[in-house]
Amino acid sequence: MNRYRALRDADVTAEEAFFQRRKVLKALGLTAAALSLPFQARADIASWIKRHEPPKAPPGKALTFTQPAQWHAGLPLTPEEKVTGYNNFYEFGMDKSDPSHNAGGLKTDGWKVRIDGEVAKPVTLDMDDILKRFPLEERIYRMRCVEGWSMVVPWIGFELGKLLKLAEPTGQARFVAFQTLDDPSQLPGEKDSLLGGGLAYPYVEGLRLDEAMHPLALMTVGVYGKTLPPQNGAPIRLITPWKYGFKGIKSIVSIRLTHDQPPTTWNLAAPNEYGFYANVNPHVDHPRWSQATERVIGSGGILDVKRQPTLLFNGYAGQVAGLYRGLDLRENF
Ligand SMILES: Nc1nc2c(c(=O)[nH]1)N[C@H]1C(S)=C(S)[C@@H](COP(=O)(O)O)O[C@H]1N2
Ligand SMILES: [Mo]
Repeated sequence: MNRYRALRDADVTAEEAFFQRRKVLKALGLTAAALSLPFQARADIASWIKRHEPPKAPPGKALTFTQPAQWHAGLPLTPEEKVTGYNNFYEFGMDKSDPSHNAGGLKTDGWKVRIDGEVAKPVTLDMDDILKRFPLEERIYRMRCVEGWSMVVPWIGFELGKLLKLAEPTGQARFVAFQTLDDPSQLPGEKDSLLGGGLAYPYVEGLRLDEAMHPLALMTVGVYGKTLPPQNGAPIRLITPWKYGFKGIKSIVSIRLTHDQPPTTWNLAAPNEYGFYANVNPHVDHPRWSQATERVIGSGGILDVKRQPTLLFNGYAGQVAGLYRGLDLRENF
């Protein structure tokens, strides 16, 4: 995403390189040195790779959901293999293909989400509770990453506001703080700063309470008709389609209502580049690149370079602009 990339390329360790099966295979396939190794050495390398190959994710389970017409406005969908194969989930590595290769072993059985802080009724819910309580909808949303690319994704979820109301926020609650699973044994980037880009982990995000209560804010449990694959933030993640993608924190275990504005991971890493609001805005550039246009992730390969203008609030201004009346969007980026 930013300056951390330089660190990675200059200082990569052998083990880190080996973590990525793709890179290993490429090295083996393409270097004459590997081919000239004696048979036994090649067999040893092959078995090493096999032992260190991350497990594959089980196939997603079909979900039951409605398809309200409001969210099916004829946007052309990004192909499923791009939505589930071109990802940012730094806990599994920084390349776009790392999460789909490395996250397959993420254990989601018995997953719980805790909602506490400034609430009258703190509650811990498991995924069965959540799926029983909140009927699911499919919503086709635009998705815009701060890096300058975009997709259109058929998410499945329910309104975050409904989940928060269950816990009954008190009069003191002004913000909502979210946290990703804190478990370096499962999310290797949380302990290995070369893999995880040197961010502070666990990944945290936050919203103002009125943003969190907005009907567009979606607690997301599925994509393309099925439960989320690990690389997209299984079993439950946030989607705020009017904001840059990094607000959409993955694999959430904690939601805390707070009086004070909570810290957010990318803001901690580079406060001049990534703000708390992170509302999509073509008129406020990133310090190192323009945000006026975006690269549309399509079905093609490297030559598929369609660009389109970026829309204020990612096209959702009609619904969310009221949240920011009187706020200087340049100062509060
Ligand atoms: N825990 C966690 N959540 C995260 C990220 C991450 O690295 N870790 N990356 C963010 C960024 S930068 C983007 S663009 C979106 C990508 O979501 P997707 O891979 O489902 O498209 O996830 C966001 N949520
Ligand atoms: Mo992003």
